[in-house]
Amino acid sequence: MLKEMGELAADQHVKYILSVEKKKDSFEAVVMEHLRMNGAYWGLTTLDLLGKLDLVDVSEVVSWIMSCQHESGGFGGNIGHDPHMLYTLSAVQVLALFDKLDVLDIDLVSNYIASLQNEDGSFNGDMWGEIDTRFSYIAICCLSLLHRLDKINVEKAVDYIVSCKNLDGGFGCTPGGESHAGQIFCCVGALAITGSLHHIDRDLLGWWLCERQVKSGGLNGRPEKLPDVCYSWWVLSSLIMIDRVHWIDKERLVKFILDCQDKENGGISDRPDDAVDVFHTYFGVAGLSLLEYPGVKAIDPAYALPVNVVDRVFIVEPKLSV
Ligand code: GRG
Ligand code: ZN
Repeated sequence: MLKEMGELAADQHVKYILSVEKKKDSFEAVVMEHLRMNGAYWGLTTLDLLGKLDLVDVSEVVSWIMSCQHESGGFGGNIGHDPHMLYTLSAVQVLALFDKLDVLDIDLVSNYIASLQNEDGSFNGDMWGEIDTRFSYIAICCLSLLHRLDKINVEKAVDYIVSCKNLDGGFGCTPGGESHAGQIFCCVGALAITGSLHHIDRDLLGWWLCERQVKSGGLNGRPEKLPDVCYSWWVLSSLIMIDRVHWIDKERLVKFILDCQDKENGGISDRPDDAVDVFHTYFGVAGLSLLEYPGVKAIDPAYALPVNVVDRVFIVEPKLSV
């Protein structure tokens, strides 16, 4: 271990998540009023990675999630909000965390997602038509978790993602878009889930990704930018999926993440001494999970869910024979 390496203030982070923004006792109340659907995913996944998901009232969270569903099948960011792919994935992920995917009308949700695929294989985020490889990832991740990938044209979806690959080995949000670690996670994740990683030049992309590590040990999202804890997720998960994670200095990255903690009040910030938020708390803990930090559950780099949750979704329980 590096000299003066701190420790993960896990208990404080749990307390911070449970009391985000307002010092209310009920996590659900916070979720409803402030965090919305993505916040619920970040906060609850962090609690699960820290082994504290049992502190949450499952039925309250599940009924709140279901009241965010629109008649189209998609989910909004909060009750009464318009549906969008971004919130639909978070809703499905949180239900998976609680082993509650069976409350969903799987065909309704998967038809909503499939309806957003375009002729060229790309996906819109919602009815307004923005196209981005983020939505390709979301569609593929969601439909895979729901066992409904057959609802879309996977071959065309993969072709579209490959058309967003750049000469530097990275990926952008649309064809010709600049390589960015966030988009790379989406494209590599979607290719990993569909068994299409052969489209990637692992050495070329691995080189671009490991060059994201800067002096402080932190990672940035593209050349010349500042390091930020959230890239511990976007970059590291991609490196793991292409089997090149040994190309970065893991110990220095652990130190950078730990340096971004508010050890007293809990929470993790984007970089040392900035204000903490739930988004970076999640990505810090998820990054430590990928770095195999002791006491943090393992997270799956493609599905962004704890490994035991992904196993539960995909391992078919043997049926009792009569
Ligand atoms: C399940 C983890 C998970 C994600 C769902 C929404 C989504 C799919 C992926 C988003 C991928 C993405 C584009 C992430 C980047 C987010 C980010 C920190 C953007 C900041 O970009 P700039 O240009 O910041 O403002 P830099 O760091 O480049 O200065
Ligand atoms: Zn960030």
